[in-house]
Amino acid sequence: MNNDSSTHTSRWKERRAIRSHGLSKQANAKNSNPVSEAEWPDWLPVYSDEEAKSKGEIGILADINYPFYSLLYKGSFIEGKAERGVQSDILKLLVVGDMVIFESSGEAISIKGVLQRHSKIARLYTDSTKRQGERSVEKVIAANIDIGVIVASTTQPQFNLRLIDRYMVICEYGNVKPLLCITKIDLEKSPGLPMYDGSNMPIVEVSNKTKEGIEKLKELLKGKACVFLGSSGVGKSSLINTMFGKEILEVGEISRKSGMGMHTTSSASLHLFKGDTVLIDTPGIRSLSLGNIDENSLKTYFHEFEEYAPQCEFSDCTHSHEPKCAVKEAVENGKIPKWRYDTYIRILDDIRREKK
Ligand SMILES: Nc1nc2c(ncn2[C@@H]2O[C@H](COP(=O)(O)OP(=O)(O)OP(=O)(O)O)[C@@H](O)[C@H]2O)c(=O)[nH]1
Ligand SMILES: [Mg+2]
Ligand SMILES: [Zn+2]
Repeated sequence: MNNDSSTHTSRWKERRAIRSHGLSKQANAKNSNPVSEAEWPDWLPVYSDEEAKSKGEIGILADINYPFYSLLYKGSFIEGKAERGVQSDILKLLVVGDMVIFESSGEAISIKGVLQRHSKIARLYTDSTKRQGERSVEKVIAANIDIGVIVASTTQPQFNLRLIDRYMVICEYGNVKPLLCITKIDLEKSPGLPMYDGSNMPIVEVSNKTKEGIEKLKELLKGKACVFLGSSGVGKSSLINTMFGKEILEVGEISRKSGMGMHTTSSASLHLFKGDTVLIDTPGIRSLSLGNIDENSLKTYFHEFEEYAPQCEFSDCTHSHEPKCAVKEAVENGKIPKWRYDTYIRILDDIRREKK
């Protein structure tokens, strides 16, 4: 046990080395589809915050490289290995950020249960093999997050408003507050973002080269559990390195040919910053799978519509071109924020275009 995050990192680097030899990469894939907590099996003990206090020590899952994992416990990182059987079955259901009850005997630790998630970041997609109304499926990436730092670069890779829209939906869905961080302002000026006026989403413009804006970012994230989200190459790992003031995460090149990132980070990892702030790095999502959502599922992620949708003339109203739409009316009357409705329409148009 130690509380030096750089030692934790060097171990993490060792694991990456193992991973790159292929052996554990394969094992890791087995853990690639943790189910939503709605599908957690009966045999997994799940506790409320209150119940958990009397059940044992509580640690936060900091990284998973199946069957290895580490827990953040009282400011230190503890390494664990899930033995075959129940331990391994439990680990496969969990993600970085999950709070677990654990017991230790000698060197070995075992996970006894998990705390209910109060928020999450999940990829959303539609499972067309399921029945209408039950097709929205989620794949959880990280749990118990306060702030989703949506990272977008001004250039290399190209600035992409559509992705920001989608990450905002993901944050909203998982009860996570979004914060927009525009990187690489040393290379190109940040674009104006009037479409998010009224959203209350903080926007920070930074450069990992000149360090401009980094102090402001630190202030906004202080004391919170934060996850960095965004395409490969936008500078998620770089931001964590800049905040720490040293290289704790591997940073990748941008492909000269495509101007895109090279998917340098391959799994989520949690880092403790200044004792009170949790920073979680994630791999750039290849194609943000909101694109795999059908029109009917998309609207279910906009909770503001729920109250009005039953009054639409058509029961399958998509709240776009249909007459007598109660949702559109609510937008006009200021009952649903216009910027949210506009985001919905942009994504809906995208889905329709992708289908063609
Ligand atoms: N000029 C400039 N380059 C940056 C900035 N931030 C990151 N980079 C560069 O962008 C490249 C990609 O950065 P990473 O931090 O690896 O990006 P990532 O988002 O973690 O990418 P994945 O791990 O692949 O998802 C590296 O070459 C960084 O040096 C910035 O603010 N300005
Ligand atoms: Mg990275
Ligand atoms: Zn409608």
